[in-house]
Amino acid sequence: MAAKVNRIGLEPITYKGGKTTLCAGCGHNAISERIIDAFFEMGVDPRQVIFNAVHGRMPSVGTGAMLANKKLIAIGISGDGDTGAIGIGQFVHLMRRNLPIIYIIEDNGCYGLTKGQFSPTADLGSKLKTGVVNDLPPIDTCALAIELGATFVARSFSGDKKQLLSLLKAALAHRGTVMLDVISPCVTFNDHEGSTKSYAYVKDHDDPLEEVSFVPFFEDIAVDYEPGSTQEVTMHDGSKLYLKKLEEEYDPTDKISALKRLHETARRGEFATGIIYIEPDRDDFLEQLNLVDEPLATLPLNRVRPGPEALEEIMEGLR
Ligand SMILES: Cc1ncc(C[n+]2csc(CCOP(=O)(O)OP(=O)(O)O)c2C)c(N)n1
Ligand code: SF4
Ligand SMILES: [Mg+2]
Repeated sequence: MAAKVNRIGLEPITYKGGKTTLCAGCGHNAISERIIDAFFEMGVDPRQVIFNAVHGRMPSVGTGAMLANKKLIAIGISGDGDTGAIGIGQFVHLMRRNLPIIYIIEDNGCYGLTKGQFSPTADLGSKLKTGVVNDLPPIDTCALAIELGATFVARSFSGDKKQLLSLLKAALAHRGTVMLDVISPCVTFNDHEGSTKSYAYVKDHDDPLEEVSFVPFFEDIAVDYEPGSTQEVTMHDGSKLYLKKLEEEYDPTDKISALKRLHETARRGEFATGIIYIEPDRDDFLEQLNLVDEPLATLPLNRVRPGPEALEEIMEGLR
Protein backbone atom coordinates (compact mmCIF):
# COMPACT_ATOMS: atom_id res chain seq x y z
CA MET A 1 0.00 0.00 0.00
CA ALA A 2 1.35 3.44 -0.91
CA ALA A 3 2.24 5.70 2.04
CA LYS A 4 -0.13 8.59 2.61
CA VAL A 5 1.03 11.95 1.33
CA ASN A 6 0.12 15.47 2.40
CA ARG A 7 -1.13 18.38 0.30
CA ILE A 8 2.34 19.06 -1.11
CA GLY A 9 2.89 15.38 -1.96
CA LEU A 10 5.31 14.51 0.85
CA GLU A 11 5.24 11.42 3.06
CA PRO A 12 5.45 11.54 6.90
CA ILE A 13 9.00 10.12 6.77
CA THR A 14 10.23 13.36 5.14
CA TYR A 15 9.38 15.21 8.36
CA LYS A 16 11.12 12.84 10.74
CA GLY A 17 14.57 13.44 12.18
CA GLY A 18 17.08 11.06 13.74
CA LYS A 19 16.36 8.77 16.64
CA THR A 20 15.93 10.59 19.95
CA THR A 21 18.78 10.56 22.45
CA LEU A 22 16.54 11.69 25.33
CA CYS A 23 15.38 9.45 28.19
CA ALA A 24 12.52 7.09 27.34
CA GLY A 25 9.29 8.72 28.52
CA CYS A 26 10.66 12.29 28.48
CA GLY A 27 7.82 14.68 27.64
CA HIS A 28 10.08 16.39 25.08
CA ASN A 29 9.89 13.28 22.86
CA ALA A 30 6.09 13.50 22.71
CA ILE A 31 6.32 17.20 21.77
CA SER A 32 8.71 16.40 18.90
CA GLU A 33 6.23 13.79 17.64
CA ARG A 34 3.36 16.30 17.67
CA ILE A 35 5.48 18.90 15.86
CA ILE A 36 6.25 16.37 13.14
CA ASP A 37 2.53 15.50 12.86
CA ALA A 38 1.51 19.17 12.68
CA PHE A 39 4.04 20.11 9.99
CA PHE A 40 3.06 17.05 7.95
CA GLU A 41 -0.69 17.67 8.28
CA MET A 42 -0.34 21.37 7.45
CA GLY A 43 1.76 20.51 4.39
CA VAL A 44 4.64 22.78 5.36
CA ASP A 45 7.56 22.63 2.94
CA PRO A 46 10.49 21.45 5.12
CA ARG A 47 12.93 23.50 3.01
CA GLN A 48 11.28 26.68 4.31
CA VAL A 49 11.63 25.83 7.97
CA ILE A 50 14.33 27.03 10.33
CA PHE A 51 14.60 25.32 13.65
CA ASN A 52 16.40 25.90 16.89
CA ALA A 53 19.47 27.40 18.53
CA VAL A 54 20.63 26.50 22.00
CA HIS A 55 20.61 27.89 25.53
CA GLY A 56 18.28 30.85 25.33
CA ARG A 57 19.88 32.54 22.33
CA MET A 58 17.29 31.40 19.81
CA PRO A 59 15.34 34.72 19.77
CA SER A 60 18.28 36.75 18.43
CA VAL A 61 19.33 34.07 15.94
CA GLY A 62 15.71 33.68 14.80
CA THR A 63 15.21 37.45 14.50
CA GLY A 64 18.29 37.78 12.29
CA ALA A 65 17.23 34.87 10.11
CA MET A 66 13.67 36.14 9.69
CA LEU A 67 14.85 39.65 8.82
CA ALA A 68 17.20 38.19 6.22
CA ASN A 69 14.54 35.95 4.70
CA LYS A 70 10.92 36.73 5.49
CA LYS A 71 9.73 33.68 3.50
CA LEU A 72 11.03 31.30 6.15
CA ILE A 73 8.94 29.62 8.82
CA ALA A 74 10.65 29.84 12.19
CA ILE A 75 10.12 27.43 15.06
CA GLY A 76 12.30 27.49 18.14
CA ILE A 77 12.32 24.98 20.97
CA SER A 78 13.52 26.17 24.32
CA GLY A 79 13.62 24.91 27.89
CA ASP A 80 12.10 26.57 30.92
CA GLY A 81 15.64 27.12 32.19
CA ASP A 82 16.85 28.50 28.88
CA THR A 83 13.81 30.79 28.68
CA GLY A 84 13.39 31.90 32.28
CA ALA A 85 17.03 32.17 33.33
CA ILE A 86 19.86 32.23 30.78
CA GLY A 87 17.73 33.62 27.95
CA ILE A 88 15.18 35.78 29.77
CA GLY A 89 16.49 39.03 28.26
CA GLN A 90 16.15 37.63 24.76
CA PHE A 91 12.72 36.18 25.52
CA VAL A 92 11.37 39.50 26.81
CA HIS A 93 12.31 41.42 23.68
CA LEU A 94 11.11 38.69 21.34
CA MET A 95 7.65 38.83 22.93
CA ARG A 96 7.48 42.63 22.49
CA ARG A 97 8.29 42.51 18.81
CA ASN A 98 5.72 40.09 17.48
CA LEU A 99 8.31 38.46 15.24
CA PRO A 100 6.74 35.64 13.21
CA ILE A 101 8.08 32.67 15.13
CA ILE A 102 6.68 29.71 17.03
CA TYR A 103 8.44 29.71 20.39
CA ILE A 104 7.90 26.51 22.33
CA ILE A 105 8.95 26.01 25.93
CA GLU A 106 9.38 22.39 26.93
CA ASP A 107 8.56 23.14 30.54
CA ASN A 108 9.60 20.59 33.14
CA GLY A 109 10.29 23.02 35.99
CA CYS A 110 13.92 21.98 36.20
CA TYR A 111 17.29 22.05 34.50
CA GLY A 112 17.12 18.49 33.16
CA LEU A 113 20.42 18.66 31.30
CA THR A 114 22.40 19.68 34.37
CA LYS A 115 20.78 17.11 36.68
CA GLY A 116 17.47 18.51 37.80
CA GLN A 117 17.99 21.75 39.78
CA PHE A 118 14.91 24.01 40.10
CA SER A 119 14.34 26.31 37.14
CA PRO A 120 12.52 29.68 37.28
CA THR A 121 9.19 28.02 36.38
CA ALA A 122 9.28 25.64 39.36
CA ASP A 123 6.29 26.25 41.60
CA LEU A 124 6.56 27.56 45.11
CA GLY A 125 6.60 24.57 47.46
CA SER A 126 7.49 22.03 44.76
CA LYS A 127 9.93 19.40 46.05
CA LEU A 128 13.12 18.01 44.52
CA LYS A 129 13.77 14.26 44.83
CA THR A 130 16.30 15.08 47.56
CA GLY A 131 13.52 16.72 49.59
CA VAL A 132 14.68 20.32 48.94
CA VAL A 133 11.64 22.62 48.70
CA ASN A 134 11.48 25.51 46.23
CA ASP A 135 10.98 28.73 48.15
CA LEU A 136 10.93 31.16 45.22
CA PRO A 137 7.78 32.13 43.29
CA PRO A 138 7.66 30.95 39.67
CA ILE A 139 7.78 33.01 36.50
CA ASP A 140 4.55 32.32 34.61
CA THR A 141 5.84 32.44 31.04
CA CYS A 142 2.31 32.76 29.62
CA ALA A 143 1.45 35.75 31.81
CA LEU A 144 4.79 37.34 30.97
CA ALA A 145 4.31 36.79 27.23
CA ILE A 146 0.80 38.28 27.29
CA GLU A 147 1.94 41.27 29.32
CA LEU A 148 4.80 41.91 26.90
CA GLY A 149 2.77 41.70 23.70
CA ALA A 150 2.87 38.17 22.25
CA THR A 151 -0.15 37.68 20.02
CA PHE A 152 -0.77 33.93 20.44
CA VAL A 153 -0.19 32.54 23.91
CA ALA A 154 -1.14 28.99 24.80
CA ARG A 155 -0.34 26.32 27.34
CA SER A 156 -0.57 22.58 26.88
CA PHE A 157 0.67 19.29 28.27
CA SER A 158 2.95 16.88 26.41
CA GLY A 159 0.54 14.06 27.35
CA ASP A 160 -2.46 15.74 25.69
CA LYS A 161 -1.96 14.70 22.08
CA LYS A 162 -5.15 16.15 20.68
CA GLN A 163 -4.92 19.59 22.27
CA LEU A 164 -1.22 19.98 21.51
CA LEU A 165 -1.66 19.00 17.86
CA SER A 166 -4.52 21.49 17.35
CA LEU A 167 -2.49 24.25 19.00
CA LEU A 168 0.56 23.54 16.85
CA LYS A 169 -1.49 23.58 13.65
CA ALA A 170 -3.11 26.85 14.67
CA ALA A 171 0.34 28.21 15.52
CA LEU A 172 1.42 27.56 11.93
CA ALA A 173 -1.49 29.65 10.68
CA HIS A 174 -0.71 32.60 12.97
CA ARG A 175 1.09 35.73 11.81
CA GLY A 176 3.26 36.94 14.69
CA THR A 177 4.80 35.50 17.83
CA VAL A 178 3.33 32.27 19.14
CA MET A 179 4.40 31.45 22.68
CA LEU A 180 3.46 27.89 23.51
CA ASP A 181 4.36 26.66 26.99
CA VAL A 182 4.11 22.87 27.05
CA ILE A 183 4.36 21.20 30.41
CA SER A 184 6.68 18.32 29.68
CA PRO A 185 7.61 16.12 32.63
CA CYS A 186 11.24 15.12 33.16
CA VAL A 187 10.97 11.44 34.08
CA THR A 188 14.50 11.30 35.41
CA PHE A 189 14.63 14.32 37.75
CA ASN A 190 11.15 15.76 38.29
CA ASP A 191 8.44 13.10 38.15
CA HIS A 192 8.14 12.17 41.84
CA GLU A 193 5.52 12.88 44.49
CA GLY A 194 5.77 16.48 45.69
CA SER A 195 6.69 17.82 42.24
CA THR A 196 4.10 20.01 40.52
CA LYS A 197 5.50 19.16 37.07
CA SER A 198 5.11 15.36 37.32
CA TYR A 199 2.80 13.40 35.00
CA ALA A 200 0.48 12.55 37.88
CA TYR A 201 0.21 16.14 39.19
CA VAL A 202 -0.32 17.72 35.80
CA LYS A 203 -3.01 15.17 34.81
CA ASP A 204 -4.89 15.95 38.03
CA HIS A 205 -4.54 19.73 37.84
CA ASP A 206 -5.05 20.45 34.14
CA ASP A 207 -7.84 23.01 33.76
CA PRO A 208 -8.59 23.30 30.02
CA LEU A 209 -10.20 26.59 29.02
CA GLU A 210 -11.77 25.31 25.83
CA GLU A 211 -11.88 22.42 23.42
CA VAL A 212 -9.70 23.64 20.58
CA SER A 213 -10.62 22.65 17.01
CA PHE A 214 -8.61 23.98 14.12
CA VAL A 215 -9.72 23.97 10.49
CA PRO A 216 -6.95 25.00 8.07
CA PHE A 217 -7.82 27.27 5.16
CA PHE A 218 -7.22 24.46 2.64
CA GLU A 219 -9.83 22.14 4.19
CA ASP A 220 -13.39 22.91 3.31
CA ILE A 221 -15.06 21.67 6.48
CA ALA A 222 -18.27 23.17 7.80
CA VAL A 223 -18.34 23.00 11.60
CA ASP A 224 -21.66 22.82 13.38
CA TYR A 225 -21.60 24.67 16.64
CA GLU A 226 -23.88 26.46 19.03
CA PRO A 227 -23.19 30.18 18.96
CA GLY A 228 -22.53 31.44 22.46
CA SER A 229 -20.86 28.27 23.63
CA THR A 230 -18.25 28.25 20.86
CA GLN A 231 -16.07 31.16 19.85
CA GLU A 232 -14.90 31.32 16.24
CA VAL A 233 -11.59 33.05 15.53
CA THR A 234 -10.53 33.71 11.94
CA MET A 235 -6.80 33.58 11.49
CA HIS A 236 -4.76 35.71 9.10
CA ASP A 237 -4.61 33.07 6.34
CA GLY A 238 -8.34 32.29 6.55
CA SER A 239 -7.97 29.23 8.78
CA LYS A 240 -10.55 28.98 11.58
CA LEU A 241 -10.28 28.21 15.24
CA TYR A 242 -13.35 26.93 17.05
CA LEU A 243 -13.02 27.30 20.80
CA LYS A 244 -15.72 25.41 22.64
CA LYS A 245 -15.98 26.87 26.10
CA LEU A 246 -15.83 24.33 28.88
CA GLU A 247 -16.73 26.50 31.83
CA GLU A 248 -18.07 29.97 32.29
CA GLU A 249 -17.55 32.69 29.70
CA TYR A 250 -13.92 33.04 28.75
CA ASP A 251 -12.79 35.33 25.97
CA PRO A 252 -9.23 34.63 24.82
CA THR A 253 -9.17 37.88 22.84
CA ASP A 254 -9.38 39.87 26.08
CA LYS A 255 -5.98 40.43 27.64
CA ILE A 256 -7.29 41.31 31.08
CA SER A 257 -9.44 38.20 31.44
CA ALA A 258 -6.52 36.10 30.19
CA LEU A 259 -4.20 37.44 32.89
CA LYS A 260 -6.92 37.15 35.52
CA ARG A 261 -7.55 33.52 34.60
CA LEU A 262 -3.85 32.67 34.80
CA HIS A 263 -3.65 34.15 38.29
CA GLU A 264 -6.82 32.38 39.44
CA THR A 265 -5.73 28.95 38.22
CA ALA A 266 -2.22 29.38 39.64
CA ARG A 267 -3.70 30.28 43.02
CA ARG A 268 -5.60 26.96 42.97
CA GLY A 269 -2.39 25.11 42.04
CA GLU A 270 -3.80 24.31 38.58
CA PHE A 271 -2.69 24.88 34.99
CA ALA A 272 -5.00 26.65 32.56
CA THR A 273 -4.46 25.00 29.16
CA GLY A 274 -5.59 25.82 25.65
CA ILE A 275 -5.50 29.18 23.91
CA ILE A 276 -5.05 31.68 26.69
CA TYR A 277 -4.72 34.79 24.56
CA ILE A 278 -4.98 35.47 20.84
CA GLU A 279 -4.79 38.64 18.79
CA PRO A 280 -4.96 37.53 15.16
CA ASP A 281 -4.77 40.90 13.42
CA ARG A 282 -1.78 42.79 14.73
CA ASP A 283 1.07 43.60 12.30
CA ASP A 284 4.08 41.41 12.84
CA PHE A 285 7.63 42.72 13.27
CA LEU A 286 8.48 42.42 9.57
CA GLU A 287 5.43 44.47 8.60
CA GLN A 288 6.25 47.07 11.25
CA LEU A 289 9.72 47.44 9.71
CA ASN A 290 8.17 47.99 6.29
CA LEU A 291 10.53 45.58 4.57
CA VAL A 292 10.43 45.13 0.80
CA ASP A 293 8.53 42.10 -0.48
CA GLU A 294 11.59 40.18 -1.66
CA PRO A 295 13.69 38.49 1.04
CA LEU A 296 16.66 40.76 1.88
CA ALA A 297 18.99 37.78 1.50
CA THR A 298 18.17 37.50 -2.21
CA LEU A 299 18.37 41.20 -3.14
CA PRO A 300 21.13 42.06 -5.63
CA LEU A 301 24.07 44.15 -4.44
CA ASN A 302 22.92 47.31 -6.22
CA ARG A 303 19.76 47.29 -4.07
CA VAL A 304 21.38 46.60 -0.72
CA ARG A 305 24.31 48.99 -1.36
CA PRO A 306 22.85 51.81 -3.44
CA GLY A 307 26.14 53.77 -3.69
CA PRO A 308 27.38 57.32 -2.96
CA GLU A 309 24.70 59.12 -5.02
CA ALA A 310 21.91 57.66 -2.91
CA LEU A 311 23.76 58.60 0.27
CA GLU A 312 24.28 62.11 -1.07
CA GLU A 313 20.56 62.40 -1.75
CA ILE A 314 19.70 61.29 1.81
CA MET A 315 22.22 63.81 3.22
CA GLU A 316 20.68 66.55 1.07
CA GLY A 317 17.29 65.71 2.52
CA LEU A 318 18.65 66.18 6.04
CA ARG A 319 20.17 69.60 5.45
C1 LIG B 1 25.05 30.88 29.90
C2 LIG B 1 24.94 29.43 30.28
N1 LIG B 1 24.82 29.11 31.60
C3 LIG B 1 24.69 27.83 31.98
C4 LIG B 1 24.68 26.83 31.05
C5 LIG B 1 24.59 25.39 31.51
N2 LIG B 1 23.32 24.79 31.18
C6 LIG B 1 23.20 23.98 30.11
S1 LIG B 1 21.64 23.39 29.93
C7 LIG B 1 21.12 24.24 31.31
C8 LIG B 1 19.73 24.15 31.82
C9 LIG B 1 18.75 23.69 30.82
O1 LIG B 1 17.47 23.62 31.40
P1 LIG B 1 16.19 23.74 30.52
O2 LIG B 1 16.34 24.89 29.58
O3 LIG B 1 15.02 23.78 31.43
O4 LIG B 1 16.23 22.41 29.64
P2 LIG B 1 15.89 20.89 30.05
O5 LIG B 1 17.21 20.18 30.07
O6 LIG B 1 15.21 20.89 31.37
O7 LIG B 1 14.98 20.41 28.96
C10 LIG B 1 22.15 24.94 31.88
C11 LIG B 1 22.03 25.75 33.11
C12 LIG B 1 24.80 27.19 29.68
N3 LIG B 1 24.77 26.29 28.70
N4 LIG B 1 24.92 28.50 29.32
S1 SF4 C 1 16.94 14.29 31.96
FE1 SF4 C 1 14.77 14.82 31.98
S2 SF4 C 1 14.56 16.48 30.47
FE2 SF4 C 1 16.52 15.47 30.06
S3 SF4 C 1 16.06 13.90 28.52
FE3 SF4 C 1 15.90 12.89 30.53
S4 SF4 C 1 13.72 13.04 31.08
FE4 SF4 C 1 14.10 14.53 29.44
MG1 LIG D 1 13.74 22.29 31.87
